[in-house]
Amino acid sequence: MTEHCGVSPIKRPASEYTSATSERGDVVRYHLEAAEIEWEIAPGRTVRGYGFNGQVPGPVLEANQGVPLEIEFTNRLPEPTVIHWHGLRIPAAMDGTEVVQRPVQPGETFTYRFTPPDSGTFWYHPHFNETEQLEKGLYGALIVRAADELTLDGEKILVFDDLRVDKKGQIAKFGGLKDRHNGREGNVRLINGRSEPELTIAAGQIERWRIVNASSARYVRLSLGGLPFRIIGTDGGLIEAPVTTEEVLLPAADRVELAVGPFEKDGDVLNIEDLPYNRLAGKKGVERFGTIRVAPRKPSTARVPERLREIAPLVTGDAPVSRTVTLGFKMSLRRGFDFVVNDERHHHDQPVKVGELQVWDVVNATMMDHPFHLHGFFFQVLEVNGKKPAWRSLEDVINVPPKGTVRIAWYPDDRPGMWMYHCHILEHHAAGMMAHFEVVR
Ligand SMILES: [Cu+2]
Repeated sequence: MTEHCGVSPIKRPASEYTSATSERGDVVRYHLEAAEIEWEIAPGRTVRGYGFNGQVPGPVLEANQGVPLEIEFTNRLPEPTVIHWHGLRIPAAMDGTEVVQRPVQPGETFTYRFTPPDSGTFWYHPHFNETEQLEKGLYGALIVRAADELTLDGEKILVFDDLRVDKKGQIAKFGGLKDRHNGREGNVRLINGRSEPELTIAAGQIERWRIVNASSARYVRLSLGGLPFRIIGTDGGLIEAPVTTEEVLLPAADRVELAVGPFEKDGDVLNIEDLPYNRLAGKKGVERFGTIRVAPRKPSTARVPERLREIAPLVTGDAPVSRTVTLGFKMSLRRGFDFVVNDERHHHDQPVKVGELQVWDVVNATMMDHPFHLHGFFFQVLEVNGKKPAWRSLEDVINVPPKGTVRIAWYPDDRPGMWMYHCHILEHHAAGMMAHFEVVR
C-alpha cells in the first residue's frame, strides 16, 4: 500500500489523442493547476502559499516506465511559471525551463507530453522565480514504476522541505544578501507539507521509502533514530546492491530510496532527524523532521534482493576530461556578489554532440558546498576529490565539496536541444550559478 495524498489520473478515451497507445497501455493523464492556497502546515496553523491542485506537496504523479504521460497544466498564479520534470530523461522541449519554452502566463494552459524511460523517484517543480515559488509550496513527487517493480511490505513517499515562518506566522520575506549568499533555510521542518508528522510502520515489516529533498538550500543528513537502514536507490533508480548505513546525506534536490525496518518493538518512537552538517553557510544542530511510531507487529513478506540491478560503467580505465566546469563566487559592484560558472553569471557553455561521451570535472572554487544538477541526463560519479565512490549509481544531483572536484561521466543520447546545469541551492542558481548548452546532432 502506498501512503500519500492520492489523486487518480484523469482517464480519457485514448481515441482523443493521436499518440495514445503504447506497449504497456494507454496514456496516463493528469491535470495540474497552480494557485494560491491556505497551506495547513500543522493542525490549525496555516500560511498563505502556493499549491498544485490545492495541496502541498502537489499530487504524487504515478507513471509507468515506457507509458506516455500527459500533464495538462493550468497556471492560476498571479505570476508566470513553468514546470520542470526533475531527473526525467525526456525531450528537451518538455524539460520545462525558460530556455525551451515561453513561461506559462497567468490563466494559460500548457500540456506536457513525454514517456518516462526510467523507473525511479523523481519530482516536479517550477523553473521560474524558484526562490519564491518553491518556498511557497510548489513541488511534488513523480514516481515511475517498472513492470517488475521491487515491492516490500509497504511504501512511503516522503517529500522533505523546510520553511521559514515569521513572527506573524506567515512565510517570511526573502532575507536579502544573507539569503542570497547562504541559501534560505527554514525554521519549520516539513514532511509532505506538514510540520514534524508522526509516521507509522508495523513492527517486523520492511518498507520502501522514497525520499525527495525539496528544500531551497538545506542539506538533510538523515538519521532514523540512529538505527541502520538500507539505501536501495538514488536519483536514477535502484543502485546495484543495498548499502547498510545509519545516515545518508541529501543535498538540496537530491533523492534516495531506502529499505526501512524491521523494527522490533511495538510502541517505540524514533526521531527522523537531520544531523549536524556544516556546508559553510551557518552551522545547525540536530533538527527533527518527524517521528516514526512502531505499530503492532504484522507478518512480513518483504525480501530485499542482494543484487538490485546492473549498471554498466560508462568509463573503464582512464578517460580524458572533455570539459571543466568551475563553480565560482565573484564580488560585484552592482549586486554585492555573484555566483558564477566559468567566471560568468548565467553562463552559455559550449555545445555537446550526441553520441560523444562526456567526462566533466566539476570544480568548486568556493568555500561552501554546491549541489550540482544536470538536466535531462543521468551521470555516473567517477571520482570525488580523486577518490572513487563506494558504489555505482545514476545521478542528476551531486554535492561538490568546498574547494573540491567531482568527476562525472554522462552520455548524450539522441535528444538534441537546449539543456542546462546549475547549483540547486535555489538562491545560488538565481544569483548566476547556472549554464545552458545545446546538445547537437
Ligand atoms: Cu550553490
